[in-house]
Amino acid sequence: MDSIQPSVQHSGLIQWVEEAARMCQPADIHWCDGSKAEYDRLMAGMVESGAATELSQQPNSYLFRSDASDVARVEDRTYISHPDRDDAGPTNNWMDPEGLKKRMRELYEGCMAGRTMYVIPFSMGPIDSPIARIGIEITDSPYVVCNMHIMTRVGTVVMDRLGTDGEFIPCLHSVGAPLAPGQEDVTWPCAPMEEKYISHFPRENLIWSHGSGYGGNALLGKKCLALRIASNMARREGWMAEHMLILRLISPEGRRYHIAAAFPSACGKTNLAMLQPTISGWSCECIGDDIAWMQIGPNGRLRAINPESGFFGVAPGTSYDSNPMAMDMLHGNCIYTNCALTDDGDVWWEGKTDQPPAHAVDWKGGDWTPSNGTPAAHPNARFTAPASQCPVISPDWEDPEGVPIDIFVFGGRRSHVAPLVVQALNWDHGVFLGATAASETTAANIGSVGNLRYDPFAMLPFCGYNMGDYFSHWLNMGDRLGGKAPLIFRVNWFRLGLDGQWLWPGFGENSRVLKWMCERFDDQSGAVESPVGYLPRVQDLDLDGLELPTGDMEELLRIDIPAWTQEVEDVRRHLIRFGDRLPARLAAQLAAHEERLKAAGK
Ligand code: GTP
Ligand code: SPV
Ligand code: MN
Repeated sequence: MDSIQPSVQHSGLIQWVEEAARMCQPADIHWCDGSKAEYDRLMAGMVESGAATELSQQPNSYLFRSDASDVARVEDRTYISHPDRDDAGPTNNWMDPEGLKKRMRELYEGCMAGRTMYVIPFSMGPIDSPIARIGIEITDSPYVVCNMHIMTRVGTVVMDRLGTDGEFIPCLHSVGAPLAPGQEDVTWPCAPMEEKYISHFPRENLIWSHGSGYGGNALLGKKCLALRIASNMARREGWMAEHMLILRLISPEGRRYHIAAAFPSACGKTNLAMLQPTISGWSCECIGDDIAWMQIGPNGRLRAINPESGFFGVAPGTSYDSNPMAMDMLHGNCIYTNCALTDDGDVWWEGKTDQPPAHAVDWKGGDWTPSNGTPAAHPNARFTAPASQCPVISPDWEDPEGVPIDIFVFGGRRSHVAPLVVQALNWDHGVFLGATAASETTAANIGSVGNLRYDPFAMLPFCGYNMGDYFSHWLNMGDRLGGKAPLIFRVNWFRLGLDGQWLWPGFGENSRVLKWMCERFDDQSGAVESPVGYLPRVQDLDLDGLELPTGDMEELLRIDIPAWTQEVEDVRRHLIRFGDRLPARLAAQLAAHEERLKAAGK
């Protein structure tokens, strides 16, 4: 087997690829160049094998159906393997690096038999950005290669940049389904749950993933590199890697505000990132929808880049009503996974249109009609789309220096208690708001849906080290930023009324809340101090043209003191898990929070 192209001159890379090939024993090795020809050839192969369906209603777009067991990230099988268990902390699965590698080597041994091993050089971030990092993913999934083409910058420019000794993050991936000679392949190869491992070795900047072909388990640039490994690098090097969208909001006067917002998976980042403001004269540009890498720039302000180059977005619920910019983006050159296929050769998902199709093929490949009573698309069905196709992508989205962040927003999905918006009293209080953010679980992870859990900074599944140390890192960043630190807010679009309906209309109307934040940034708008932070009064929000039932706005902004007081014990239990890794300044925030609630309850 001729494993190495003569043009590859990087000895560290050659050695790593040869080692992986010896272990995984692929039938063939292909070095990816990131070209359209490569993409087209791989897609054609997958159409021919039956793994992909070409859509007749959208040019150059394909539908994939995953195995029914492989439909989302698997947090239960995700490991943060620091040598010392305490460095992974109480919120991460841990195995010691040697034990985990031994187990995974057994699985990797011969795992690519009968398959091609693809070597994908990719850049997270614009190739010329000082914030960008290079990764090399080895995978036996052509589906992963095509997705990586869209989601990252792949190809020869990356190899040129790497040179003969440049630094790269090795990302090894296999679907874990070797083929015996003559064995016919399935349309979505993967391994059983107990053979799935999504492993991170932060000490070595190394990623090993085995057994799943889906999303964040397999597109290793995204959660594995850009969040779990990058969060470690960021802590060591004094920057930030966050599960945040980045947007630019522009006022009628042309003033620009840059907002980075962290919501847990499937809680509204893509939607907010492509916001169509409903308030007159305001507009929005999208910079990123999932991940922000931020460094303190020369003038002391925090500058953010989107390390990705595409969107891997939740399909269900995406419609011309909820997210028209995403709908306009999905006109071609897209990959769809676990959506339904209509009879005329387009994709459909729940919520795309009010009227479901009379007949479709569902995500499992079976006949579907509305009377089936099951969803036609999987709740975690996704589209993969080039960021450049988003009609409101910012002209500066690839600025190598990034954009200056003015405002941080934390959020979650909470049916009760959490108000529409609250502003942190100061940076430490903002870190407390981030650290104690809770959200109801979604279909983005394999597990139960709708359970309230603490998801600090929306990073629970993505922080690659002890979350207590992560809180300290946030406090340190605030100290370094001083007066140039962004303001911090917490929002909740998902509070329910007595009728079980959402009180807040959400989507484009969220611009009203963002506008208040911008006015707070400019000291142009009022607020009242509550025990949980600064709250807008109803008159502080621009509600022009919004007709809400009487009392709803008051309810959205109501602080239920007994309910908050009752939650204090849960918050304490959540925080004391971090033991001596919990920064004293956060313990002090909890005490102050409790004091304020006591005083308000008197
Ligand atoms: P990941 O890609 O998993 O990190 O998720 P995300 O945070 O980008 O989530 P996304 O924007 O795709 O939102 C997922 C779900 O939340 C969809 O079902 C949306 O319709 C719904 N959603 C988004 N914004 C709002 C909102 O303002 N109000 C309500 N009620 N639902 C929303
Ligand atoms: C998330 O779950 O937060 C996602 C989707 O953005 S995945 O890439 O599958 O992790
Ligand atoms: Mn995400």
